[in-house]
Amino acid sequence: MTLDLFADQDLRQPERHERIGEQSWVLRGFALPRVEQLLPALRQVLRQAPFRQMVTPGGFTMSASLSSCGDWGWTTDRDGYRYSATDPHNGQPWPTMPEVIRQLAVDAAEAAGFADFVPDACLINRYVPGAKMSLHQDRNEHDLTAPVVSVSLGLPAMFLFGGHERADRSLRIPLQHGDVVVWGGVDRLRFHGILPVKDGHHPVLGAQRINFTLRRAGPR
Ligand SMILES: O=C(O)CCC(=O)C(=O)O
Repeated sequence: MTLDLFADQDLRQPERHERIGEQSWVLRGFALPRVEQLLPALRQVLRQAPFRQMVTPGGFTMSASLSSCGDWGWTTDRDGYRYSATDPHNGQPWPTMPEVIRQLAVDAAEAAGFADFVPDACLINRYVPGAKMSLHQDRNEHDLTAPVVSVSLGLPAMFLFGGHERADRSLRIPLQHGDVVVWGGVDRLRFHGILPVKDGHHPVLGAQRINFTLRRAGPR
């Protein structure tokens, strides 16, 4: 991954908070002031836990590649979806969650009205053009009172934000480098996903989109 740490300086926009649900927000550009710290932290995590493509219980290989840091990492294989305290690739604990990622999530949650978020799991998704995330609910966590905080870096993407039933109509929300989406409370179990990422080149991250999704997975 080649990184031009300063290429995003000119892309900075004033922060805007857009409400997309009763307890759901898009915090436009919220991560931009921290990108220069986030990217080295990401590289450090990936040295220990490189991206890999996982298989769903139904036998499909996910198009996004995944890694994790924190106490718990979300994994999937033919046996099901679950959180694991160790990386199935090497049996070692997942890398420690870098402070810059943890603090970003805590601050974003607070800006969205969730003042006491204590994330213990950070899933890292990598989308190359064509990769997507099908509509799903995040329901493998013990503590569904904690919000989900989702950070977008690199290529733009179209976020689908649905209702509580798979068939409910989804909002289509374009996400840019630096945007953070937070949903929780009455919206915590809303279906969501990512449409196939379009071809492109991002000045900082090249032909990929990176997403951090932070949650409280373990018991309090
Ligand atoms: O990439 C994204 O923005 C969403 C990721 C996601 O839905 C998930 O990891 O559960």
